[in-house]
Amino acid sequence: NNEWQYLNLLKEVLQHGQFKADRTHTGTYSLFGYQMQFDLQAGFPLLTTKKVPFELIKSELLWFLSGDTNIKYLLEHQNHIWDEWAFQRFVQSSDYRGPDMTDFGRRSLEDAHFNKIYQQQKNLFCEQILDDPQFAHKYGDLGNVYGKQWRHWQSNGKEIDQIQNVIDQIKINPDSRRLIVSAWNPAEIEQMALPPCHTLFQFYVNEGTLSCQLYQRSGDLFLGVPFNIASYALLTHLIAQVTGLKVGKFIHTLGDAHIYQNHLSQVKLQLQRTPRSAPHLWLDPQITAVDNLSVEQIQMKDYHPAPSIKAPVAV
Ligand code: UFP
Repeated sequence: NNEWQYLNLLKEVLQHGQFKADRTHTGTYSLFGYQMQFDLQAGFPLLTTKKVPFELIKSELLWFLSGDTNIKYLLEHQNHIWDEWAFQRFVQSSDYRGPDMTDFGRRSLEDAHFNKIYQQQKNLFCEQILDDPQFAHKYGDLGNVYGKQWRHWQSNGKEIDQIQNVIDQIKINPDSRRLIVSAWNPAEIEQMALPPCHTLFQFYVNEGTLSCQLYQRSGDLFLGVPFNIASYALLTHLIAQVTGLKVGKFIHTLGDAHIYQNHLSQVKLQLQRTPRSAPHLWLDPQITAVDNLSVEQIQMKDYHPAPSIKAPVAV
């Protein structure tokens, strides 16, 4: 079962991770350099030892693949994983006239009263993004995030569509060793609120199968990485389908692999659970391109996970 790849990494970090301070002042146990290999023929690597919300992973990936960088699409799909980044830009602007939101990420975790006010303001913000196109245009757009770098990389006034290029190359030149998409754009890192965690990925074609390797510079093993595994497994399935290949492996290489100090009890609980049989992905056979996909064209089948495990997000 593929899931042991992930559970073994959790165990490894619990046993051998070094305590390390971090940007969020939470504190982590961390190790540098680790690789997991998921055989995508053996079932879809969506964790079963806790429930992982595949719907959010799916709509986020379709958002990236469409080249969209405006959270309006996500909100239309009840996906709130990028809200804070857009909200932050709004509350720092002169158009915001509500209660003080300085350092809202940390304060909302520490202060229940503030959290109520914050949630109210954020809900109003999301409603306005959905109802007011001009407002959405001004404050919904996150700028230089994955969708932009994957599909509209800017270089000397020219635009590069890395996803289309890599699909074309897989078809014409499958033995190429240059099947790479990079989200890491050094010229734009300074203007980014969150420099890309999933930094670069490469495809590999062998005997009619497509494999993908991701280099992730930084991985929150409990909260982020289960999403990242499922997202790249789905990406590999989609690219395989549009290039007429079967799926091979997803290889996940991590730089700083860490467990936040305040996730330790959750990790230990998860490690007491035994993996169940892996779910299966259904893709609409009509899919021939990765643009303009709808969420109905992708379905997770036979997913029967253990209950979800809540944990605070480090901000
Ligand atoms: N993180 C992930 N996966 C993601 C993502 C973020 O694990 O897809 F967007 C985590 C890694 C780290 C934090 O704990 O978010 C980013 O902080 P930093 O930029 O300091 O590495």
